[in-house]
Amino acid sequence: MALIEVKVPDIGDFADVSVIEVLVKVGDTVKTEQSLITVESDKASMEIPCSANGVVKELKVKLGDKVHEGSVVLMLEAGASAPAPSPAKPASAPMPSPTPSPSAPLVSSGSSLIEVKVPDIGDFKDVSVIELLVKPGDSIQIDQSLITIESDKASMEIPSSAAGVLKELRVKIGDKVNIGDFIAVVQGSASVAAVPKDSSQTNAPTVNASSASSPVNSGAPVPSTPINAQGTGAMPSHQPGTVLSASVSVPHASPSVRKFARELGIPLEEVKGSGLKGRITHEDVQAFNRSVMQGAISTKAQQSKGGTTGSSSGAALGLLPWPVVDFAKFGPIERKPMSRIKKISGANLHRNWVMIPHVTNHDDADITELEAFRVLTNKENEKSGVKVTMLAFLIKACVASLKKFPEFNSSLDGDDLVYKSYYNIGFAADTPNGLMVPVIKNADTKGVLQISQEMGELAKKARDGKLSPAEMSGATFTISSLGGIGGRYFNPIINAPEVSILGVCKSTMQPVWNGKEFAPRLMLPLSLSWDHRVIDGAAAARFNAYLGQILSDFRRVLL
Ligand code: CAO
Repeated sequence: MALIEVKVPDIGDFADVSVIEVLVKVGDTVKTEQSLITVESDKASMEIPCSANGVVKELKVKLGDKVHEGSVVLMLEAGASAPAPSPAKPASAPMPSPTPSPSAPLVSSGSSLIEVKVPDIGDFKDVSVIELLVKPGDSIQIDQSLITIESDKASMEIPSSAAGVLKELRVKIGDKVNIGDFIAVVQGSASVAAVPKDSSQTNAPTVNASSASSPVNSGAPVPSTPINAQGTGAMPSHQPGTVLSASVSVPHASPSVRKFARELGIPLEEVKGSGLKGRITHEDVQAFNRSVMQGAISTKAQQSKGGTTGSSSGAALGLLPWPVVDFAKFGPIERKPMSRIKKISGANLHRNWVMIPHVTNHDDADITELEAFRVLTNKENEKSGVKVTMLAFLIKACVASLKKFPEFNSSLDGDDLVYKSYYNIGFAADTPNGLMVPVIKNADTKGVLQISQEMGELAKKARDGKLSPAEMSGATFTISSLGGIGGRYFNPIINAPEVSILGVCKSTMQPVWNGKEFAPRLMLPLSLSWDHRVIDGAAAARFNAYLGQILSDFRRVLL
């Protein structure tokens, strides 16, 4: 079967337009007229249809590529039902160009009032006005877009043929326009209508034989690739049944709105349009962006990486959709928005949980002597106002363990491990607004008393919502202590890009066998979560064992 190149047909004055959507993939069976890709200039977007029936063997373009007339879009294995190559059929009109119509007449010569007309837009007939881009009183330039019009498969902005002040817009949203319709009155000085153009600048229908596709490895006559099957060129007409579902889901938005959304990184398909027939406006994109920035909503991509669970569809992970339940059906409910901190930390926790292969080792450390020393220290330092809690000792003990096992103080960066020679220890703080993680910087250079004092200050700031971003950044390892509250063990979630975290629960007196008898010992439950991409189970067990040794005899910190 013949392998043919499907090329971009005559698209009028468009040169180097961007591919913004690829609507088919290798292996797809496609039909003549079926849209293959969407291309977009700064003023118009259009779908490029297939010139034959067949199976897509190879895609020659990808998102972001620039194409022009004659660019090969894909290689097609022409099917049995594919039309035989026929001599190039003249297209009656090229793809409409946004170039202003040279025929836009002056209302009256000598007057500065200029009537702007819809230029040659190829075979567009009765095309809907979907957006007004200017209003009376606006100063406008030649070529500035005035309105957007849209058919089933393409939208384009109609530019002004005159510069000046817009006196009147003669169309409104929903109106149907055709070539030559007056759309605006401009009071101004310059009009391209007054400037004679050569034929290459006009939008007059042209026949462009060079747009033809040619069968590969064949000197046979080449089939024409008109923009649509009727050979009428211009705007591809809507052929029922030939539109891919992919193109059906393409949101309605003008090229400039699409460009705006792309610049902001906004997924247009998630924006609800408030315009005519659900069309997405500039304002819709802005409002969506604002809501994302404020954390009021998250995009599907954010959700898949760690958005708030309640609103995540789960589809991006190939999971079942999140259950939608009418809770009020079962009893009274109250709905409250989550705090900003909860939303932000939730998204981070979700990402970390999904992206890091966590393993948690549980162990117990004998802190009997350390606790006695802590109580004594607090008694001796009563007047200083600084209270030492077990967490300050843990920070110091962890620094010693991190020094002995440096991979626990590292981060993954691509295929590299970044080992840090500084020891900044984050500690989870429970606040009325949610979880925060202040950081004790350079904990290796500080004593337990200083760490206790800093921890007290940072914890207070966290509760008062006064922590600065600098006070929450740069951690190399984190401790999450629930010791003041209770519990036995838990699985703390690693705080990326760190590779491990220590969870601590409440110490309890336990009967511990000392070789001769069971003796009462104060045992501290430790839960060390580690990133299995970086750390092995044996190293984690050694880390915990070493940490336990230090906590049971703190003099080891000095070694
Ligand atoms: N075992 C037994 N008692 C402990 C203990 C432990 N492991 N850790 C602390 N305690 C005791 C303290 O000694 C103190 O007792 P006294 O009042 O009798 O002296 C009491 O519990 C309260 O301690 P604390 O919690 O105020 O102090 P801290 O230094 O241990 O912790 C801070 C400070 C900010 C970490 C803590 O207040 C906090 O917010 N913890 C919650 C962290 C959290 O939410 N983690 C979960 C993250 S995952 O969602």
